[in-house]
Amino acid sequence: MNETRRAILEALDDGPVSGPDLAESLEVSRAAVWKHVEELREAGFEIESGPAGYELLEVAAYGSDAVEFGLEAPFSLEYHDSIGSTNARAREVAVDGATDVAVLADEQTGGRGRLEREWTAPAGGVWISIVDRPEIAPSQATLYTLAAAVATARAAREAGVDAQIKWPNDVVVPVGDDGDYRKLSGILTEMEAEMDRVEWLIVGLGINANIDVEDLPEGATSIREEAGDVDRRRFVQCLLEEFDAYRADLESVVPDWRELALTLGQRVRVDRPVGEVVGDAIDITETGALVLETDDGRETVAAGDCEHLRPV
Ligand code: BT5
Repeated sequence: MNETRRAILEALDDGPVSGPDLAESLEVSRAAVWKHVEELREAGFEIESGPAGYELLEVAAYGSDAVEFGLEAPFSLEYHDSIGSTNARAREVAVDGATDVAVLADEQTGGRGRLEREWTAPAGGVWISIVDRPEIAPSQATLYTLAAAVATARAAREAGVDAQIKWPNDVVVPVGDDGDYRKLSGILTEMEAEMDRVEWLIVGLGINANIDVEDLPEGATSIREEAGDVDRRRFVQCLLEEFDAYRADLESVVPDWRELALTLGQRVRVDRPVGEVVGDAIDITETGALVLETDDGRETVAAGDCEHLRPV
C-alpha cells in the first residue's frame, strides 16, 4: 500500500481527523489528502466525512489493503480472488528479485502439496506464500518451515482451535489420546540455493479456515469446524507477525515447536526415500530432525512422511 495512504489509515484509526490536520501532519496538500481518501474508499474502506473530519467506519473486505492495514510486520501483500497456486506465483515474484512479499488467495484451482500431491483449496481458506531472501545456509531452511508451522499453530490457537504439530510441519487437531488427528494445515517450502547460500525461499501455507469439512479431503478439519469462522484478515496478520518474529529469532523455533508437538511421545512410522523406519519419537534436534528410539537403537531422521501408529 502507498505510504501516505497507510499513514492516513493509521491516523484515522485513532478517531476522526480533519483534512487540514492530515495534510499538515503528512506534509502533503489538502487536495492530495482528498485524493488518497477517495482511493481508499474505492479500495473498500468506509470513510465518512463528518463535522470532526474524516472517520474510518469499516476496514476493506479481505484483500491486500485490508491485511496490510494494521499489519506489524514488513510484508507487502499481493491478493488474488482465485489463482492456480500461490507458490507458483510466489516463484515468479522471487525470480524477479523481490523479498518480503506474501501472495494471498481466497481460492486455488491448482494447489500443490509436497511431492506433487494435490492440495484442495476452495474459497474461504487461507492460502498464502511468503517470499523471503534470508541470509542463511541451505541447511537452516528447515527451521523456516518449522517456524511457519509454529506460527500457524499459534495463530490457530488464537482463533480457538486446539492446534498441535505433527512432525515436521503439519498443523493438526488431535482426536482422542492415541495420537490420532485431523489435518488443519500443510506447508510447502521451496527454495533456490547454492551450496552455502540461499538465494530465495518460499514458504507456502495452506490453512483450512472458513470451509465446511464436506468440501475437504477425508481426514481434514477446518477452523470453522473446530471453533467457528475466523476473521481472516486478523488471522493472516497474526500469522505473518508470528512468522516474522520467529525468523528474527531462529533459536526459539525448536523449543516452541516442542511445546506444540503432538508427535513427541508417539510410536511413528517415517517413510523416507531410503526406506521406512518405525520407533518411538522422543525428540527433535536443533536442526529439526526427528529422533527415534527403534528396536535397533536410536535413529535420527532428517526428512520424510510421518505417520502416527496406534500404541501397542
Ligand atoms: C502439504 O503437503 O501438506 C503442503 C500443502 C501446502 C499447501 C499450500 S496452500 C498455499 C501454497 N500454494 C500451494 O500450491 N501450496 C501451498 P503434503 O504433506 O504432501 O500433504 C498433501 C496431502 O494432504 C494430500 O495428498 C491430501 O491427502 C491431503 N490434503 C489435500 N488437501 C488438503 C486440505 N485442504 N486439508 C487437509 N489435507 C489435505
